[in-house]
Amino acid sequence: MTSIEDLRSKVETVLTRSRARSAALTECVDETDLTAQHSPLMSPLVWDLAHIGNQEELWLVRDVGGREPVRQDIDELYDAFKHSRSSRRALPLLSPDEARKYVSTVREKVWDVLGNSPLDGRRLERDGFAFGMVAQHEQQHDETMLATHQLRTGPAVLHAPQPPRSRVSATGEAIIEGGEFTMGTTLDPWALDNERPAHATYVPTFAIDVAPVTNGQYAEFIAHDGYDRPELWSERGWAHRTSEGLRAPQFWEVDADGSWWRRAFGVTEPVKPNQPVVHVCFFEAEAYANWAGKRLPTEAEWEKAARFDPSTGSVRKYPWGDAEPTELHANLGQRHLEPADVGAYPAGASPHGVHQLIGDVWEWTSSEFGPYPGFAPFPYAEYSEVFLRGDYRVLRGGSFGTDEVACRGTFRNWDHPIRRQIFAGFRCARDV
Ligand code: AVJ
Ligand code: FE
Repeated sequence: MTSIEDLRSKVETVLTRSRARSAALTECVDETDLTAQHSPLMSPLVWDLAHIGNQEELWLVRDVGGREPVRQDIDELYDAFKHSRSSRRALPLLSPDEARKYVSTVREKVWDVLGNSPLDGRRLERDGFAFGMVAQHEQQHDETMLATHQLRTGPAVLHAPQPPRSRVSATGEAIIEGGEFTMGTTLDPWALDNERPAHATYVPTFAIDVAPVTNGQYAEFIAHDGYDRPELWSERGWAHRTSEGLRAPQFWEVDADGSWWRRAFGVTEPVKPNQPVVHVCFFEAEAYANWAGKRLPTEAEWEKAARFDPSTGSVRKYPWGDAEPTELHANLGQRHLEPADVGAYPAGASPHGVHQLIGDVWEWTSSEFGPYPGFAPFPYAEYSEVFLRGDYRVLRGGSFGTDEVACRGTFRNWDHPIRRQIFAGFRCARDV
């Protein structure tokens, strides 16, 4: 970022893009759909929309801008810690039209705040951090709303072109020599608190698959009785597999001939064998890895594979370098509504030749979500700190539903190990 004017225009670009996406996700369904509870795991879409506006009001209008509140009376309704997702529908929420009007009123004030902020000074404003954080927050909720769309029943309302087909073969493993690398970041201006600070991390030599596990490979695991062999599962994983009756990834169905079909955004079609598997929980990923004689990577291994350049000994923002992602690097931003075949993004490969670390599917790692040495909550404990050391596993790399503003080699996502409505798959690793 070269100047304040460039930074201001970058903020405008990312905020405008996130709002166009929020609008697209909430304009294609009617009022009944917007206020419905499509799953106990998800909020009504109209709650996400007004929550996006309320967080933007809190951080940018009130805090950065020092302006009068727009709607202080609704703060409690849209506080994610006050009401569980399944109880939000029963609250006296803003109607869809009121929510649209509210988010646009807030946004008008934000443009004014942006025009008047020097984007330096205190840490919240420096480098436009608060604006970047709010754009990331909106995009994260957009991805959550996309997951709600996937859970909703009825005809398709979202449409997108098919992702690219495989351009090169992407099979086998890469060996990453043991040694230290710099994990996390101190300097990336829009990195969130849990990605900080940069710290030297020693990672012993390991092997990592050059591509995520595909549907075809996962179907082999099913065909080899993977779901019926307790020895492949952790104790907790087996208990979950049994109590929930898991037999296949979420949204998969088998027909009379034994072929797999999957429902995605209102369309049922044959499972595509070369796409990364998606909608599996951590326990399923772990069982597959055991069946393959491998294991899941730790998050340090994943990040070293994604960022470390052995020719210079330094780290990159993305596997391909520091350049912002384009449609040739990675399947991001809801440009497509499904993962692309493995080998579809050779331009996005890492120096070690590892493909599709960014985009397509979030990748489960074996690591629990913990603080880096020197972690300091910023700007609020509720973003990460309250989740650290909870029952969460780290996911890395972003999915086809993740916007680039909320995706980079250091970005850490987390969820409960039983969750599979998120766009999550995995790749395997092993000791060498
Ligand atoms: C980082 C995706 C786990 O959705 O719970 C949204 C992001 N934090 N609003 C979530 C978030 C506050 C968070 N994840
Ligand atoms: Fe939120």
